[in-house]
Amino acid sequence: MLKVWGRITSINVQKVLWCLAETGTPYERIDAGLEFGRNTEDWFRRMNPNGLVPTIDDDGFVLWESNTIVRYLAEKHGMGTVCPASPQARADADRWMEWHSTSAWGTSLRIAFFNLYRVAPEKRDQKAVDSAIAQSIQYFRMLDSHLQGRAFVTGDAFTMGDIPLGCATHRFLHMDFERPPLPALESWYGRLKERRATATMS
Ligand SMILES: N[C@@H](CCC(=O)N[C@@H](CS)C(=O)NCC(=O)O)C(=O)O
Repeated sequence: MLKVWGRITSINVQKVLWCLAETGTPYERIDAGLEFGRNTEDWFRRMNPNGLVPTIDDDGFVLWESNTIVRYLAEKHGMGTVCPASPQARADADRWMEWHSTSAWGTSLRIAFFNLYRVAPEKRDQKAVDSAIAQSIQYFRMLDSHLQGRAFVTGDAFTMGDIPLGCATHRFLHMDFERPPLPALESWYGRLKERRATATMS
């Protein structure tokens, strides 16, 4: 059976679990990372030299990098649904997956989350938090305007393009700071939460 290494509190693990749930793929998850350890051990680093989660083993095929795993699983188990069949529609979904990860958005959300939830309050860099939140909000505003008049990021149907942005939005909306109103983003997030598969997001 497909094995997924990673703690459920990791945003990158959440992407993979969501994709597996969307495609109805059975899997076994093994806790790894932070308090669970395992990811720093030699046998784990032989699978993933970065020592990071998620890492999967699909019948001997080992893969890491969450977006790549989502694409692989979507192609294998959700072709024509989670993974759009036409090259153009697939590239469209892909673009939304990459946008969050490779722009300053991913970094700013990570800085804000890390400082607010993984660092002791007395060690927190509040200036870095404030600037990361401000930068992150600019990107959420862009996504909010894109979503006006659309059910999902690529149009009428849910695709893998919604997964990384949906996980980031889930985190953003649950972080403790003031946010501007983002009505289209919030309606889209409501539609995502109606999907049973999003129960995998903690
Ligand atoms: N680019 C990688 C990043 C993976 C990553 O940074 N994973 C974090 C959790 S979100 C991790 O393993 N941190 C170490 C730990 O949890 O011990 C991906 O998208 O999979």
